[in-house]
Amino acid sequence: MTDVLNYKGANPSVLRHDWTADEVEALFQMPFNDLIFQAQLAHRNHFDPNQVQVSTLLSIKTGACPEDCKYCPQSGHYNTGLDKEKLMEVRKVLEEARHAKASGATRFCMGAAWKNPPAKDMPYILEMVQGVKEMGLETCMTLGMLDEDQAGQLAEAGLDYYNHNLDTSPEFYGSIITTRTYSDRLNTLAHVRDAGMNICSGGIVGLGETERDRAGMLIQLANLPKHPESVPINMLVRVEGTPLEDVDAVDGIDFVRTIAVAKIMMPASCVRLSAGRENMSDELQALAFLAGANSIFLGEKLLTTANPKESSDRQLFNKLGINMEDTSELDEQALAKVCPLREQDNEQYFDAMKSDAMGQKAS
Ligand code: SAM
Ligand code: DTB
Ligand code: SF4
Repeated sequence: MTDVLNYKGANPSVLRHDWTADEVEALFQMPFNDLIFQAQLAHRNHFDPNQVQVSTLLSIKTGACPEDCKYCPQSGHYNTGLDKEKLMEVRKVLEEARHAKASGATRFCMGAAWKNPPAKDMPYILEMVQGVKEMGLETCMTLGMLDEDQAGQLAEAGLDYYNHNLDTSPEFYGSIITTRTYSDRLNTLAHVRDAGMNICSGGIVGLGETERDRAGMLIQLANLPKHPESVPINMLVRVEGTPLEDVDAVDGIDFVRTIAVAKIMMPASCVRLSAGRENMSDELQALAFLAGANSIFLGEKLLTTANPKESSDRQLFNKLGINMEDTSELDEQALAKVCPLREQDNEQYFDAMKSDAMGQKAS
């Protein structure tokens, strides 16, 4: 039997940046129950297991993207019947942010179908960040590649998180995207870090990748100098007109394994159960939360595709006894504690290895 309590790679009190492919493959190969148990230990070491962070997503510039990402309905290379839109007016974006806040979101994520933000649009983008921030919401943007200067401007305007996914392993990347390189992605992540913003970076499961590719992507993320604070794991939404519309559906258990392995490798990061929830059962989502996912997008639309109804998400949270984080009344200092990143081997954090199977702290 696997010695779950002594599994070398899974000590939840240590933040590691030296994961090897063989170690991560071994995690993927663990018996499911052992893997989930390890992921829960890792998760409880850093987070309240019954609390989920809620973000709302808005597409501020839709379609006609010059990149050729094979999964994406917004790529101008494919005909997905999407109406292209210009950059949304600042006023409208702020209106949407107000609704998101009223629905209980604590973070507002704005996405644009760009290779990189055009200089002429930067002033409006910065106004959006400032306006959303003033409402007391955390701010997140995903605008494609950033140079050093743009990252600095966004940070100065008050952008809390920048979302930029690695999407898959370096080896598989070229089969999915040819208009930019893996190094381009890593360079943007470095600019975001250097500018002092939080990183939101993860990927997609279901592109036709192997388990080794899933491991490879997680290794790239976990072996960054600092773990991304937020790690979105998307299940591919197969959109008609994209080259991946007919790819095989992902097995739910394999998807949950990816979440669990991400949590074990990056225990102090928020792992987001991201795109694809519309096609997931309550039971599959419950397993994803059990595996350590503690963040979702709330609202009926992601960027261009459907997300579950708010009311069904609330029902699911009720069934599971999950609370949405409410940061609306918190000051800056308290807000920083909501999704804390804890440093390596810090004595003050309780060691889940010494706790019993129910995750109670050992006395
Ligand atoms: N253009 C920017 C970029 O690529 O960084 C920002 C927007 S892009 C839509 C953000 C992320 O959405 C992608 O990196 C990808 O992980 C995810 N995504 C796009 N289409 C998806 C799909 N059909 N299913 C699941 N995730 C998808
Ligand atoms: C992420 O990892 N997933 C979100 C967010 N980051 C920007 C986007 C999902 C998009 C799904 C396809 C769509 O709705 O267009
Ligand atoms: Fe463009 Fe982003 Fe879609 Fe790629 S994922 S086509 S960069 S919007």
